[in-house]
Amino acid sequence: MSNAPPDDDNGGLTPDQLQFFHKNGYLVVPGALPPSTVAALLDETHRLLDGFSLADHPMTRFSTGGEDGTGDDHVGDAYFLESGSKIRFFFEEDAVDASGALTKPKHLAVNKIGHYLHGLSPPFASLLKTSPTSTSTTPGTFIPNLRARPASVARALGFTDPRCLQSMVICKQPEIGGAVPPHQDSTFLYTSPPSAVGFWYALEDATLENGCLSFLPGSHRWAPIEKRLVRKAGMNEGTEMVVNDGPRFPPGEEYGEDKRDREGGGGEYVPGEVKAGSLVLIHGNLLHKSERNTSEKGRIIYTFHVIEGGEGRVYDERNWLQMPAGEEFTRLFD
Ligand SMILES: O=C(O)CCC(=O)C(=O)O
Repeated sequence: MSNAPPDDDNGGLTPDQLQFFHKNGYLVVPGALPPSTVAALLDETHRLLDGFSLADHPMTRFSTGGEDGTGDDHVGDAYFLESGSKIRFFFEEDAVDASGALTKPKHLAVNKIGHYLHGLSPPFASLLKTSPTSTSTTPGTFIPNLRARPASVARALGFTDPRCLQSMVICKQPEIGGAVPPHQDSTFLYTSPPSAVGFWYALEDATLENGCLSFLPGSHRWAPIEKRLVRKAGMNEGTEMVVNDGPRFPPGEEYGEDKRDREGGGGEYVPGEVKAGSLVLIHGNLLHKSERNTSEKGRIIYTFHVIEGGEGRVYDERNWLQMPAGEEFTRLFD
């Protein structure tokens, strides 16, 4: 069966949900994954966390670029730069001591697993490939029962050739879960013009206590993509933030003046506490963040990002995330 939804498929997004997304730049879809799928994805997460080896690990931590996310201290070693086509494990900043040793058991030290789960892990891969009529799990061929099919959601959001370019599990571990500073996803996943949308699934309840997301509603309408994360010259020589000299908003929408330097900074962040199984859609220009997790409860989520692969969008070779020569980003439509 084709994975491309028909033109009239709204993907389970109601007109009200679409309107909310366009107005606010994010949308919570409760119950997008049923409990059986959440359980299967958590099982796979724990299998990966228990199974990876420390023997040949470079002890790469995940650093996010200072208080506003656009500083230069982003992770950028070869282990990270090659992760677009691999499953790799990045530690919480506070899980590694000055001598490079872990301060926690490894399964409680990992901040992030990425960035090719959607290609190499069958349970995560199957989220992208579920046909509209899939309803059950067949032994050996894991098929999640999705209530909001990613391909259909992408169609509803206006994508003509959506491509998944990265996926990650973010663990936000108990006691040491790192904060994610305010940022816009198109800074890290830039197309010209911008097109990224984040699909973020809670696999455990995300609360104020354990570091849920929060959003600056409407900021996708006035916050331009001013910088881009790119590879330094050469393939494996780190990353840097540079001024974005390309388009700073997606085409075809109305945009207001940047409010960040105004009094009030464009408004208040709104917390997004959600139950396990919820999907959160995030516009690539939307300012969003999450706080540290100092609680006893972890907060495991799965997220992937989609860009437009169709006519008129360019994903250039300066972007930090690249597939090996000859391979392309995963299509959501067959
Ligand atoms: O899950 C989080 O805490 C942050 C995720 C996020 O901001 C993103 O994926 O863009």
